Amino acid sequence: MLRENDVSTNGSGADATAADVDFDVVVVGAGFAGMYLLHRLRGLGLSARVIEAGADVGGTWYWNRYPGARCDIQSVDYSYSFDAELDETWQWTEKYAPQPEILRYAQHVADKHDLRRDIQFSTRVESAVWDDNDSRWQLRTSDGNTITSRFYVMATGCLSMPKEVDIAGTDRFTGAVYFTSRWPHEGVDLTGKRVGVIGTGSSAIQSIPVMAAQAAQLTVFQRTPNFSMPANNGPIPQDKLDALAKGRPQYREAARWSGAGVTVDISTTSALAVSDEERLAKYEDVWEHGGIIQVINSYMDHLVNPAANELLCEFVRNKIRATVKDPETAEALCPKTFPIGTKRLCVDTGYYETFNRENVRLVDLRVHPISTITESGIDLVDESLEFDVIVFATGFDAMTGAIVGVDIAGRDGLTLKDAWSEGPKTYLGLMAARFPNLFMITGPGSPSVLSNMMVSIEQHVDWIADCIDNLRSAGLSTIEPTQTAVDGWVQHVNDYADITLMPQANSWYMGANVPGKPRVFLPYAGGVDRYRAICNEIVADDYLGFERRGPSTQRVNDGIVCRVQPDVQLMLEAMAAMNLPTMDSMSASEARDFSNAIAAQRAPGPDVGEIVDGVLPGAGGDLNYRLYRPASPGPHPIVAYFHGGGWVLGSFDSDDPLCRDLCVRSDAIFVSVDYRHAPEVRFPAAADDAFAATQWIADNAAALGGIPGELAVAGWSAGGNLAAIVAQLARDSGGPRLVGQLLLTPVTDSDFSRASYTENADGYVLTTALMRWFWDHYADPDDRISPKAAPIRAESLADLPPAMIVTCEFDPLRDEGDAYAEALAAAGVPVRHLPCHGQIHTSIPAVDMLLSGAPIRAEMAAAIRGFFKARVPA
Ligand code: NA7
Repeated sequence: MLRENDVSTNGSGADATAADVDFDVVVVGAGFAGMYLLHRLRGLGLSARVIEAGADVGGTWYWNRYPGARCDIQSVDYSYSFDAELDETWQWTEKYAPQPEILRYAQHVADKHDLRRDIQFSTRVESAVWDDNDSRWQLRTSDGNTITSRFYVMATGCLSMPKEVDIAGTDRFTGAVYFTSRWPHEGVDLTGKRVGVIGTGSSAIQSIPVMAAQAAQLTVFQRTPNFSMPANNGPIPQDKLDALAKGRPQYREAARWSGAGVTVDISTTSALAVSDEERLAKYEDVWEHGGIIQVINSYMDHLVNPAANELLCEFVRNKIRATVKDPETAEALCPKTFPIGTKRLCVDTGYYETFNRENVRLVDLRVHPISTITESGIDLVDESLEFDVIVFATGFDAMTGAIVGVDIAGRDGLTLKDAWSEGPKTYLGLMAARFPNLFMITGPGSPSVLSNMMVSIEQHVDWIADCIDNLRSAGLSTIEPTQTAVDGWVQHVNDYADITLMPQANSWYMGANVPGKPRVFLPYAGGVDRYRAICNEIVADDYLGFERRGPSTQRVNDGIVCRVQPDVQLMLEAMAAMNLPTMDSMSASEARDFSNAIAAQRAPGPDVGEIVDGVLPGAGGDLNYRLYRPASPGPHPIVAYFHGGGWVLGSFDSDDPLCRDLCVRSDAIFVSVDYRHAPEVRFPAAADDAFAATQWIADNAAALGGIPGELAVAGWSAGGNLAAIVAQLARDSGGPRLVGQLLLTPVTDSDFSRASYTENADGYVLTTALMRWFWDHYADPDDRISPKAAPIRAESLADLPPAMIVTCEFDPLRDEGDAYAEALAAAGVPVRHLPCHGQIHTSIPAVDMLLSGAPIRAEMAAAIRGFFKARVPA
């Protein structure tokens, strides 16, 4: 359906007729990625051929020439850094250069480095098949030739495959049709024309003001309004010039090690932590003087906290309302269905002002959907509109479209399309398992579109060129990632996306704009700096996660590079930087002071309906408790809760955020009990207190606002140990009747020989040494084998209440938690076991601090509801 208006420019490229030739490397695409790669490969003395569908270099800037097209990253940043001379001598005329100037820049680079002689223009690669016998790729091109190469690189760009039009009747229209992504090279004169534009993404937002100035009438068909900020275009800003004057190489190096590939101030303050005046002043400043990266980073939590995000959303909406005179149009232009930044923030010149023009009309497709395109225009469900021209600004099959657009078959004929049928599966966005020697530049799973593309392109090109060079020096001929490495990376990419608001938008980042495309977050949200460090670490670790082969060698370095949850990793790094003392080197009272001081810095947790502190009778005297009541009308079921802290530390204060969180999520009363601590009072005092408290809660359920008989137990760590023991004591003592037990990373045994004690001995907050310290304070060796200390050692586990057991991958207690879940199940107890990948012992209770724990707490709360749902009368 696309009508390409491709004309030949100055592309006097490689001999397009050369048949059956062989190269070290074939590269698809002569955009910025393919051009720099060619330069690097030549520098290594490798033979290389670039195949390019367009008639000249430039990639996206060759094709996307719609009126008003510009980059949305400042041009001094959106440019190559590899050639210092080029960097010093090329002068950008504006802050955001227009497309013709960026294309001229690409052509200048091609001239300067004489690139075109190795680029075959106006040619497509139609299929690529891996030949296992020869260890080479066999490529068929649109000119009917076959080319072979040792390495094959897709430098096809993230936004290069236009999305198929999915509107009924598109072929019927007899007027002129244009796509922003394939705008005619000779330009289009819209003077006096009635123009309809479909789409309000970045391309539309840039082109609409220019088209409106020319057309007789312009109608904008908007399905989803987007957030856009003014380019404030003009000369290169003084702060950029000052930064560059201080030293261009340093400036470039800082960008390479920044989060988005552009050096900006990154706030460490929450948008919710400042006054309205301060926040507004900051927003105005970045709006006026910054760009999209500065706006999103003006506070640290815009992309992770919905409340913080909403503050910025409303600021932008107010800008729209202040600009667009017609209130109804203004409101229709205000995005309200996704958090700001979860679709790429647009940059415009006069977009919103355009809607104040007499000749411009906005059609809100959410209110007036298109029923069909007709011979003469567009029919809405309630109106027929006539046009001379329809412009589709409907976007791209982003990040994967161009890659799977070529028929690529790897080992055993596996096609990339099939391998990616549930979403792209890559290692680092660079390679895929079973596709040896196939590289992607800025592929899915790399920072790519979430970064300054030029920085990401250069990093990928350098990594690939160095890798090929490395293989050559080692006498190896193939490289491919292992399946384990790919699965681990896909998980890590998802883990990062999941701690942001990004997956909440129906964006092309999620593949949501293309009907039928799997919904998977495509780019890597961990940042350019972190990603670069990971890529370097993999090389330093002898290509961790890769299998390399040579004529007589096979080197498999299987493994996963990032296994800990990203937010947990950030916390561990911050803690390591603080060089904190270890608690097992302290006395019990010093350790209590230390852990209280740390607890004082955490987030408070959500509000609950009511909190009541009280006293209840324990086994050896009164115990403090804290009751959390949900805001909903009672009575509620009750959970007797026991805090963590190795029987030595903690109180109802230490687990306060977790109890609030679980109370809100489960709509149950939580009674958090302060049992007696060791070493002052040793085993079995804590267990006896926990049981006595549970009996008292059961007896006083109605007075506490609970439903008599609807009682469960829960606990974290040593508290999980107590909850499990209470469940056994209640069974053996004939009551109270418990409907469930929730055990979060519980201590179930006193046996240090399980693998998790060795694997996670150090580095994940709860260490093996600290566990020994806790046991030494709590119980004598003879007592530790009692089921009242080690519940897994009970004679029978039958007839215990249904359980949910949560275990964490990087926790010394992992294996004994797993073992308890297995043992309960074997005894016929209904068990839901939730092993949490990438989590550590202390991460799930870190409410509002570690976002990756939230879904786990949601599951815990669902289990609590489940305990009661089975029993609460309707
Ligand atoms: P985008 O950002 O994907 O925008 C495409 C627009 O087209 C968007 O507003 C879509 O609405 C709209 N669209 C797509 N299909 C339809 C149909 N069938 N009916 C109505 N509207 C439709 O692509 P761009 O080219 O503007 O920008 C791509 C990137 O290039 C940009 O992010 C920058 O990084 C540079 P929807 O939002 O899907 O409701």
